[in-house]
Amino acid sequence: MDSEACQRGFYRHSLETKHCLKCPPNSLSNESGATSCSCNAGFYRAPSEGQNIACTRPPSAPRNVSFSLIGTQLSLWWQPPSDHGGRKDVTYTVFCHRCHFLSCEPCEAGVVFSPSASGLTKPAVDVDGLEAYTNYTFAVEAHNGVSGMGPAPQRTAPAVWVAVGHAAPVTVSQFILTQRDDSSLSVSWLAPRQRSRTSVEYEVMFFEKGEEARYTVKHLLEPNVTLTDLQPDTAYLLRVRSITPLGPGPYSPDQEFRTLPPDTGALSGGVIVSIIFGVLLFIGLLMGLLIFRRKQARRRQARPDYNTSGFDREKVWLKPYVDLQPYDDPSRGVLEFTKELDVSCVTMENVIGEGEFGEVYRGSLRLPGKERIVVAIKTLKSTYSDSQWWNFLREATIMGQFNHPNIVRLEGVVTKRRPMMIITEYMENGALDTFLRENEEKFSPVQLVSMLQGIASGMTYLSEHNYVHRDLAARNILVTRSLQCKVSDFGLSRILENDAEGTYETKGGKIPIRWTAPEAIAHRIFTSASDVWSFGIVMWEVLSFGDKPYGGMTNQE
Ligand code: 30K
Repeated sequence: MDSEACQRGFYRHSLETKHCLKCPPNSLSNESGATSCSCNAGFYRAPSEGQNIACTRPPSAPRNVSFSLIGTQLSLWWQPPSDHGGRKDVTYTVFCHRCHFLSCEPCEAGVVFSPSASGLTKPAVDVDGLEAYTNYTFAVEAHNGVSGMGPAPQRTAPAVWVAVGHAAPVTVSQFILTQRDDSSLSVSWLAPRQRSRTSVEYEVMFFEKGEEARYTVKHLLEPNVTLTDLQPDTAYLLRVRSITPLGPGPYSPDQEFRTLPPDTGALSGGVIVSIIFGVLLFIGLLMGLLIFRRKQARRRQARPDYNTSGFDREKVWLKPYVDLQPYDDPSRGVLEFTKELDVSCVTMENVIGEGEFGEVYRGSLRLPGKERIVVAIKTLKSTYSDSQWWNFLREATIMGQFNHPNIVRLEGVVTKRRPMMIITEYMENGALDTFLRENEEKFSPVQLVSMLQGIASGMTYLSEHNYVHRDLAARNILVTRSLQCKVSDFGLSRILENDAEGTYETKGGKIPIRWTAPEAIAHRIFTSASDVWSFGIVMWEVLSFGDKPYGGMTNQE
């Protein structure tokens, strides 16, 4: 076979190949008679790529990393690199560091990226599990099939600095048994780094090992606890979570501690005398206390007082609501506080409005053995994103834990079929803002104030359960036939999306500016106090029959 040597820039695949082939892009053959073309400097072929494939190079760095932080959820997104290196297989890796002054260390396992921290095909990621009062930086790298063959990939500068304020409940770690005897255990744990000590409290749950159903909960202001009246020589399990103004964080893993065996040594005469003396002293004290309390009770009866005296400085502690965060699989968390309904019990009739994640329908619910009731059905549109799915389940979980006449009641959820549904009570007069606008001047001041009283009552209930609403506004209040007002719209991250009218608008994450307290706008410090500010705006909305707050001004002003 006559096979001429190929010229420069051409190659012959094998000696049997008759024709010379042009070197693929970004490659060159230097000597004549080449059977392959080597890649130009800075260009590579992936191991699986043959000689006929163009040489490519690693991508440049991603551009313009942006973020929004709402509650515990940080969303990061960026623009793809300007140079993909001639390939289509670009993926991204996100690097997270937590920083204290200028020293930074990689984030711990508690920081969760979804869908993941590496191998991302879309230029966005959600980050959860950030600790309060902590600074974080994030950087993004782009990779493709030839990354790793040349110099280290270009990473964006640590573009995003995020200071997580009150937003995220903190996690608790590193338990130390500080003292124990046959009936008590003293345990302390590491207080998370924080700016203000006063805004973190702790909840300890403990029980005898194997007796989880009989647990005790204690509420503490300091990162330590002494458990008393325990059984000797018995193992106890203890779990702790922190509570910030936003609500409780996830529970720590169970910590096991054992009380000492009882002291069985023979009692000496001296010890017996001391015990008798101690018992007599105790009886004396007890009698004194009884007499004192009876006198006090008599005094209280004579002068009834709203504040039960003696207890007025103590906070009434109600069970805080539980968020979805502690659950690895949110759809499992939902089922703890909601009822999964069979779709065959649910009938959807007509659309009554727009929810954050899809349409809201009027419909009916017929549970076996119960009367048919009219309900509202919030649906999750089929094109939902991960964060919409999360927030949808979150709203149901939160709503399912509340039971109050001024909070919209959850009837159940459908999560096993599509579309997913949240089924709640039907409110005949719809949202308060439109209802008032459509009925201008039709209600007396007494009726209006009674609506506000209902809202205040619902909000008091929420704050007693450590829930901060963050989006209290007349549009999120629903009205019954008898003009009773109920608070709705739980699960705050929803306010990021679907905001055509610019109600939720600020730099960074979106906030309902006109309804939000200054410290929440400026520093994202959302507390029950900032909910009270929003209540003030709602008072104004109601008494003006649904006017827009600061109507003549732009959001900027
Ligand atoms: O009956 C209803 N029960 C509900 C339960 C309704 C709405 C929600 N959630 C929405 C609350 C407002 N928020 C605004 C950002 C979106 C989620 C939960 C509910 C409605 C209703 C549906 C969608 C938007 C607002 C309200 C309802 N609309 C009605 C209109 C109505 N009920 C009854 C009559 C009516 O006539 C016009």
